[in-house]
Amino acid sequence: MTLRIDIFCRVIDNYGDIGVCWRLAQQLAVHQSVAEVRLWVDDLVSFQRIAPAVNAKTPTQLLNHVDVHHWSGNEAAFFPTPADVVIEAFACELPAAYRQQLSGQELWLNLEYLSAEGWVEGFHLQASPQPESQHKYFYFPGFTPNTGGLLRESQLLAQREAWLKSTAAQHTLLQKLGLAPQQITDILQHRLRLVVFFQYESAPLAALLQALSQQAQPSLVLSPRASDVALARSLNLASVKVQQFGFLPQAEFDQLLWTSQLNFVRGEDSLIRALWAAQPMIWQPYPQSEDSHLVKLEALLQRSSLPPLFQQTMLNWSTGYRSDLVQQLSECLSMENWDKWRAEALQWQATLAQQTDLVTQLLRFSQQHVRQR
Ligand code: TRH
Repeated sequence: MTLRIDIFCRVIDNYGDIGVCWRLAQQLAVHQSVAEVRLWVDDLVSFQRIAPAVNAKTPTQLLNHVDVHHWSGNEAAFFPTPADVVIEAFACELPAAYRQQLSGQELWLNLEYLSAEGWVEGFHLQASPQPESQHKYFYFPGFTPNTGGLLRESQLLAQREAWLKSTAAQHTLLQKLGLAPQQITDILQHRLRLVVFFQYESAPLAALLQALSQQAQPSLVLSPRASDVALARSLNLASVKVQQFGFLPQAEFDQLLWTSQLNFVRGEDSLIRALWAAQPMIWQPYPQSEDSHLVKLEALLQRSSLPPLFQQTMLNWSTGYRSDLVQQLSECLSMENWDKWRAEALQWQATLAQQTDLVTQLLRFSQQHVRQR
């Protein structure tokens, strides 16, 4: 049976909520077992930042086979008959007018935030019955076979391979980002290290710039934040430059992560994209109260096979324990460790790619549910 799927997404902050939902919606929409995907999102302006084709003034639009609706917040607004599978992203709470129309037969999934912590396995696919439906379940993405897996488009890794072989494609992207011809040539001929820096404001960029300046190879750091450019100017380091880039559509942001030699990413979605990019990377989790983000970071590191130097550096990057951070970063970047770091990144990608991806798992569960009802 082909499925109809509804996804609801509230943008709480930043771009991760819509980032995940948009990837999910697009992947589901082109799957042979899916007839229709509708995506309700409350913030079209944030959505447009990662998908410029979005018209932020239109209440409904068809984009990449996904029927996109603006979720206006008006609880009495009209909602059509619910689909076979209803995905409530990150406990966003379905609108009352939609809930009232549930027949009780739909599969209702609460898509949760990604975490590498061990407890996730025990909660994935646990039932959460509601007055309107007995068929509500928690769906936890994750890094192990007992979780819901990670988002990975079926052609993603092949596309990355092809991209890395195409100097022309990489050249075009770097040109679009406003890099000078000489910078592009130097990056593509590995005379200039390209670093992507997508981090929260608390990230210790100055330490990174100092560590980069101690290397034989000069570096160009690309950041979407203007204040990062100003900070670099104030440090005035001869061999390191920071340049601002405008937000790219999601697919091009992936390509940038593939081209870059070192990726600094944040939140959950760009973490996964950096893991698929298989380049050395440092992840900064979204800072949370009581340091629960550090628990997430430690859990991720425990699932990796990164040697202690890289693990400790990544921890120090987010803990604020910085006295020897420049030294640690410098060691990671040294000729001796750099190749090790690259090999680890490739190995991590290959290991994770053996897992069944999130969309395949979610659709398998949905089909089983639909057959049984
Ligand atoms: O934007 P984020 O910081 O989102 C975070 C997390 O999702 C976190 O869970 C949430 O609680 C917090 O916000 C409030 O980082 P994340 O998850 O990496 O999402 C960024 C998205 O933006 C991702 O889909 C990639 C996309 N992006 C582009 O498409 N183009 C770009 O140029 C850049 C820089 C990002």
